[in-house]
Amino acid sequence: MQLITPLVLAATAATSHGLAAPVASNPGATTSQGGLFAAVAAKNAEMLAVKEGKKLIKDVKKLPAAPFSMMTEKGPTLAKLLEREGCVGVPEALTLETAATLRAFVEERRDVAMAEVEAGAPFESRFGGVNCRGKGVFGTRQDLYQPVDAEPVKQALTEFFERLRPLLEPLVGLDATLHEISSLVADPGAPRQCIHADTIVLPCPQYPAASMEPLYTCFIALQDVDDDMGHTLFLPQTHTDHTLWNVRRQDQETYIASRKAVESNLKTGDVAIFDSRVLHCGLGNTSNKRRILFYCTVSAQHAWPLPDGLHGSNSVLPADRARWRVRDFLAE
Ligand SMILES: O=C(O)CCC(=O)C(=O)O
Repeated sequence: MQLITPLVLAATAATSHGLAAPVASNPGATTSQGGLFAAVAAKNAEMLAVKEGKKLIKDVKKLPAAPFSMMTEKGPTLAKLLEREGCVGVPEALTLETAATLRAFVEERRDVAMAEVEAGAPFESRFGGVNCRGKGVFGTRQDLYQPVDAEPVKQALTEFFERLRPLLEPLVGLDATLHEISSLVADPGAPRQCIHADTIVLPCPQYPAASMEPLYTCFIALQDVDDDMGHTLFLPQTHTDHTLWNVRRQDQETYIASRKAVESNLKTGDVAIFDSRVLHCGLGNTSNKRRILFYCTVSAQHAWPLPDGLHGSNSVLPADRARWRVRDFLAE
């Protein structure tokens, strides 16, 4: 996810009339960390994230999760809840076997991708930009693209869409495009992220004529996530509120502190589904275990309406970009 962080943006790019163009680069979201400026910006983002955790976010509850049987029997109702809340959990989106096979594949692919980058392949051809990634070329948190042509990835997507169809069909329809197919790997020591949204809210004052159907990102755990491995934290119902794009940092903090917060608590194969506009962040991994999430992002709208880099949900290999619809993974 090449993130656009309104919270950092508005703090650094507000104009005299109070509007920040939501297009500036995000100091917290980097690909490979080149140069002193990027390193300093990354450190500042990490400090901001710690402050958010200590001062602004209190009383974190669990992400509400619908039992699998409710998802199958009442998919349209759950879809409405997700539209309203901006995030929801569903258990058992992948079987344990599929999750284990995919995890082994991601681990292997990561080693290969790192070796290829070290041998000269462009970092951006294998990895996406990620907020608060830690030090070094690869950092401690990576966004590693996953190829659909690899059997474990195709198998996982097939199983996921078959199992979650009762929810996803009313939510985005079977013609929905897969905008992202990737994985998040957070190693021991991965820092907490700044609170961010992956895509901006449209229309907004800067783009009054633009509109986009919601993009839903599905984070699927490939192992049980213990508390110290870092859950994903969400601020529900923040996905339609775009005042944050255009206000001062102090006002952003007041807003964040006023919101309720929930965290994902996923077990192997469980999914957290969220609207890409909802404010969220990955928490720090203080354990000695690697956390891996497989993820995809789907939307009824096939193309982002603004040019060049404004779309934050674009973690996908070029070969798979705009290539897949949800129905491609379903039997009939
Ligand atoms: O690590 C996580 O749980 C969330 C990561 C995330 O939100 C991001 O990189 O955009």
